Amino acid sequence: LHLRGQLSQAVAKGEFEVHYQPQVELTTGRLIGLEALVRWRQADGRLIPPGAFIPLAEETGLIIPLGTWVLREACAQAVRWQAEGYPELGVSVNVSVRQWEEPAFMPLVQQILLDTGLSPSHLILEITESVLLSDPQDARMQAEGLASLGVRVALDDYGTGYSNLSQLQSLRIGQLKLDRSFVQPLPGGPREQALVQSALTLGQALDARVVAEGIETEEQLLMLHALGCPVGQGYFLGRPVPAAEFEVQHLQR
Ligand code: G
Ligand code: G
Ligand code: MN
Ligand code: NA
Repeated sequence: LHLRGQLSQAVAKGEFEVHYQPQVELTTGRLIGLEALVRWRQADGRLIPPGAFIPLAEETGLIIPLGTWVLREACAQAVRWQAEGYPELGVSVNVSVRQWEEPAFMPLVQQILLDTGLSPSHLILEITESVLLSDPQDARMQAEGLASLGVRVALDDYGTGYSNLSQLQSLRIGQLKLDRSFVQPLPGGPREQALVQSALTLGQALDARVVAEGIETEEQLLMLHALGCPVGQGYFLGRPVPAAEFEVQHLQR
């Protein structure tokens, strides 16, 4: 069977898992959120990373049912963990352009919030600058609409795109995820640090909280903290793991 056929069957059979990666407040070390990351668990137990099937899912449109499932699953999981003593935990879910551009996207988000009982203020939808490519005006209105529901939009992989500041400024962004290519060279020198600082300044100007991605070492963490970055994510703080493992690693007090 070709990958396309396998993927379509996998969506029908529900062969996916959501893994969770912690987001930590750098001043306190407190867990404040998590990013949901989908994986494909094949019948033989093999785990396929999203990079290997998300592009195909986008191409075939299977990202619509798959993305809906991930969103619902992640919101339901966040509600369970909130009830278990983490009432402030937020959940971040990646959204493909294909999903974002569906006319039914906003009502779907609302329905899932209703069904799962997650408060809108605890949901963060991660998009990339590519949503600005086809219809910036529409993207602006959708971000506006989500903000009016109380849902925040995060700009993922910030620093790797090509949007100009005025486009970004017009998009209602609640969070800026600093791409790991800016984190990797830290502690670095004045130049590397200035790039991070410029992202922090932009975050302030946009009233968007900056989350540094891809923190792999303590040195990177300490430099980000010194530069005033509020939140971090990365292997040094925790890898993406299944829900049960996340509980063991991060939720046991
Ligand atoms: O986990 P990993 O680094 O392999 O993820 C690779 C890419 O897949 C990342 O860009 C991530 O944003 C994307 N991704 C992970 N989970 C989802 C998801 O549920 N939906 C979408 N659209 N993309 C996802
Ligand atoms: O594009 P997006 O930011 O959604 O991609 C998130 C992906 O980054 C996840 O699939 C996750 O596996 C990966 N990731 C998370 N932390 C780290 C890290 O510290 N280093 C690297 N190289 N990748 C990471
Ligand atoms: Mn992401
Ligand atoms: Na990213």
